[in-house]
Amino acid sequence: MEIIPLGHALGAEIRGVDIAEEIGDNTVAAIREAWHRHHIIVFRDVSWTPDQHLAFSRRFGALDDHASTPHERFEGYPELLEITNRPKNGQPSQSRNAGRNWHSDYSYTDRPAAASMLYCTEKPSVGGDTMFCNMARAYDELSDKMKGIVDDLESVYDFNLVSGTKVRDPEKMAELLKLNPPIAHPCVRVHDESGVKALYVSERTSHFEGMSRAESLPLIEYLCQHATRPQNTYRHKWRVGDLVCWDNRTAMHMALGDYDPSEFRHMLRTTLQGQKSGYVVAPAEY
Ligand SMILES: O=C(O)CCC(=O)C(=O)O
Repeated sequence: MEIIPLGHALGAEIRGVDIAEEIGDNTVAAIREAWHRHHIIVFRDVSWTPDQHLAFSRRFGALDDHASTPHERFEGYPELLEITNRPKNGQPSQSRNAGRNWHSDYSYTDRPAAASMLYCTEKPSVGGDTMFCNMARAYDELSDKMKGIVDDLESVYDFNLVSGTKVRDPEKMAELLKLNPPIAHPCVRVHDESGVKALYVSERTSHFEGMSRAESLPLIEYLCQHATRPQNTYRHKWRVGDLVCWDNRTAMHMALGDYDPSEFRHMLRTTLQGQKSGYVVAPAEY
């Protein structure tokens, strides 16, 4: 197995493993170790079925059945999320603008995703890239004083701030808001496997618990800007057959939408369940 760094801040490509086939425990451990070190790992030229995607993903943990976003499930496979601008059943796809702001998956739920594995089956001729940033490094690079401040905060996540909500149909949006009320999580989390501390705040954070939105916003904006500085990012330019796996505990990501919407983009994602976290709170006053 070969591990080739793709970015200084995060990202590595793994070569020399056929992940469509069953892999042994030693290989799983080596991949996991590289994943912890690089936060984002990429496998190229993967050609597999949905069942093989599920089987590989399960080697790294229990899979989420996407009950928090049921309209984006891939038909017949609740553990696969379909992210596409291809119309579905004659209707515009609900996921066509998914992920268009910086976020960590399922932060608006009581079981934020541990990791996600996104597989590209179709891409536009140019663009459709995804950006990633390193939240462990973002935390490390704060001053001790600022670390002390954020260590004490809880970030509230509000489904209203999820990108793409404006294009969802209003009935589905009402259902999603009911399924996902605002929830507070620690603003700094400790990775349950590697022990690494990482910042947990995003463009989907409405406020810090116990503070108003007006009080919180300057700090939310500062922390997001700090975390997403170009030198702390990796930009993935997709090829059909890429599997990109990100660790939601130490990285954020954003789908850029930098492509011609008349061309199709189609992705399938598994989501590794994270630990239970957080508690439901009142929404921010906007
Ligand atoms: O489509 C992409 O590039 C990323 C989608 C996304 O944000 C997600 O799966 O959480």
